[in-house]
Amino acid sequence: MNASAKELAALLPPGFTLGVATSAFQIEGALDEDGRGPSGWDVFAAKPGAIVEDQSPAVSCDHYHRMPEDVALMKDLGIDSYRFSLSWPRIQPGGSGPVNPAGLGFYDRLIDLLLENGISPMATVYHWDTPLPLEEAGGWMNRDTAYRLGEFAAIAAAAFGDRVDRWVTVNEPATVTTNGYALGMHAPGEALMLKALPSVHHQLLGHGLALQALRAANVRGEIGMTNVYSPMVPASANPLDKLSAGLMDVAQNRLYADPVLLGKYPDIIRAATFFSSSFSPSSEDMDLISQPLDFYGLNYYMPTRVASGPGEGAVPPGMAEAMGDDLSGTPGAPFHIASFPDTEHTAYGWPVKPDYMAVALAEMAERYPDLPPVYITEGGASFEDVVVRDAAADRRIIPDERRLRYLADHIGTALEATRPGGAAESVDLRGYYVWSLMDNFEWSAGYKQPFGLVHVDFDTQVRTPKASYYWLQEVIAARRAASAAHVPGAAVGQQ
Ligand code: GBH
Repeated sequence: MNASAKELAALLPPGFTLGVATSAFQIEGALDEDGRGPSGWDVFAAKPGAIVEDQSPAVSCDHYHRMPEDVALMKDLGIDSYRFSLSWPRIQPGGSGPVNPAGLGFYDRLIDLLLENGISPMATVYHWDTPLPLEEAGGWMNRDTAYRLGEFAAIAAAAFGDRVDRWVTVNEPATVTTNGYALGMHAPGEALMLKALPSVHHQLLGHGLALQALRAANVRGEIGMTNVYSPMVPASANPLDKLSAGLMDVAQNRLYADPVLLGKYPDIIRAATFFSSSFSPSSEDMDLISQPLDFYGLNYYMPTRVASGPGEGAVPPGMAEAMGDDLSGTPGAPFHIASFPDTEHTAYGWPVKPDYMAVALAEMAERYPDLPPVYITEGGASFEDVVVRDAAADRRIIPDERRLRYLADHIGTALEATRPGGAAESVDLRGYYVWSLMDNFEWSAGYKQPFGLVHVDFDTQVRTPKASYYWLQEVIAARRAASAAHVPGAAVGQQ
């Protein structure tokens, strides 16, 4: 037994959830099947140059046809919970109006199979695949999309509310606004910069309306929402670097978390938009956005190092290349993302900084005194994998030690930080979901950024568990062995 797997298992508090995460558009394929309608992402991905090497999401992991095989992989892994997303254009192709029974049927079968296998379902209502008619009507720049999302949540609640254990209303509105509406790197490909602010408010309002619909339907599961959180680190003690990091912190973190957890936008946003009548959220909106949550979902991948001035590029050169976007040399940029020195980077160019997992949790605790219980709803790393043939055993081995180490260090750090005496001891951390179960369509990076515990050969659709999968399997087995050893015999059969 791998010693570190055993050590990590010993740190897991009772009831801690270990899970894996995916999203519909990234794994399902079958975009034209059984009545699914197009999404904004279908159209965006078909534009020449939008995706690395113009790769197509049409088939991806073919999960729509191979779902039972993928659930079997989760069962063998032994995880407690699976976080997936409901494809809005599969269930409600027009984004409003009629429901597609075949779309509901797919998630019915998925949820039932998960439950039969003892895997707790966590369903994300919105993970970026806006139905095309809504995108064409302005997408998240249009307030109406928020009401449509509320309606879609009511449909999902009626269909699955009796079986889903945890709901995430909206995933990472920051990435949708920043990449989709401000910079144009994701669907719908708009580069509105600061004028993208309404897309923030409308997504958060969509969260509030979805939450309201789920509560009204009396779903049995817990309800939360998910934001990505990246601690902002000034590149130096220079006041301009500190100011720049503070602005990034507002733009990427506080802009999305403050309204949900404090019921108001950051003061600097209100000050900056004071003269703009297009951004004056009502108190009714803010009440909807800040309704109490059963849990808060946090995606943590990395910290961001920020320096003033245009620098060499708006994003570190490695990251720009990996994403297929050349943002270098943005003229007149007031600040830029700088690399961390002497740091390992993933294939994306993202810095590997497990210590900042603890910083993220500690900052959340400090900023939000009423922070509900937290699930880390995503964490993981893309590294190029090498498939090795083990001729003797006649099998393929994928020795992804760097991914394994990333996960071990980040889960371990999160657990230590939230134990009594830890840097974020007041955070009630309930679980960690690895991004991702399997290699998949990584948005504008296509199939070039593998995050999976399971390797997918996109020519043959053959799935091969990596070393990181077997490591997590060992962690879970070790936890089970330890808890079985602690069950007092006398308690057996007692109520
Ligand atoms: C998540 O996005 C998505 O939920 C998931 O679909 C995706 O596959 C996965 O992660 C892996 O990418 O604060 O300016 O430094 C995470 C995307 C990209 C969001 C980097 C935060 C940092 C922006 N993240 N970004 S900045």
